[in-house]
Amino acid sequence: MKNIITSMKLTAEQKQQLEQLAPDYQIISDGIQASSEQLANAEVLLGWNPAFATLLDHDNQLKWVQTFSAGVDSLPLEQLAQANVTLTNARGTNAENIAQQTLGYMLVYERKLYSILLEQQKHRWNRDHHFSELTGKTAVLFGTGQIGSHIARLAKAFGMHVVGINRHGEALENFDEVTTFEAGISLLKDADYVITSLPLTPATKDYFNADLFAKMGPQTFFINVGRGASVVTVDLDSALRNGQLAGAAVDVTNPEPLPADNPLWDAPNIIITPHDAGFSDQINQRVWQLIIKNVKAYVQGETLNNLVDYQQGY
Ligand code: OXD
Repeated sequence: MKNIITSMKLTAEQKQQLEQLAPDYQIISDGIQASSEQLANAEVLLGWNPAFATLLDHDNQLKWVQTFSAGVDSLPLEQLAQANVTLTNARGTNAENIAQQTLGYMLVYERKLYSILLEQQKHRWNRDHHFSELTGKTAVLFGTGQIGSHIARLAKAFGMHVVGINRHGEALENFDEVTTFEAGISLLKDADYVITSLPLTPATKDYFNADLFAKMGPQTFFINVGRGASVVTVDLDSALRNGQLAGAAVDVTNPEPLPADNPLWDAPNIIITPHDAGFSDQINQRVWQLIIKNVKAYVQGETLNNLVDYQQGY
């Protein structure tokens, strides 16, 4: 019998739901524990784990992998593409919380909440801060996918001017303007915020480097909620230390976890969060809805949601 293997441990109810949707398959939960024979018979993997990669080195039945993350950069994409495995990701399921965390960084920065919390710990009533606000400020967003457009929607609600940068430069809901990478560079010097939610692909690796930081203004606050390796860490550190940037917030770093002795921890005006923007108490529910929708489509031979284009890498 063919298998559907899930990387997560299913509840009895979830297992039953999958069994009803896919009666011709054996559902194997907690796939890290699966035997090599079970893995060899896996036609579908719901959730990717690096341990599954060995399956591709042997005879296998694999036809479809659904990730629980939006990014697919940690998967063996070349091997999967060569084996004609359909790949779908979980884009959209964490866009709301990542966007909220992004706005969180921006509000902490404008409203001086970080300094004030430090004062609070010392029981100090100090109103002597340069308070500012998001209203009327410009955000340039690299990436206009699910995360980018959620950030854009929230930024618009705070009265910001929102520019999106993508490969096509076509108009999109929630953005005041959308432009291409080439044309967008000239906008960076006036940007109050430059925010990237770009996936990691050969084209975005090390994209945010000294040259690009030099094109931003001293008022620019840089935010990375995409992938750490799209930023050259030492270049970000230098740009903060030499005043080329006003500040930065990064949820993702290169390397990850960021070693305790990495200088970036102590760069001026930086907020570092441990790749947790994607976490939320509502995620499991949203990912489960996607799994159900896609398993249903798969057994009925319909097109799956959230297909990944191997050429683009997202
Ligand atoms: C993701 C992430 O890829 O949270 O989903 O980083």
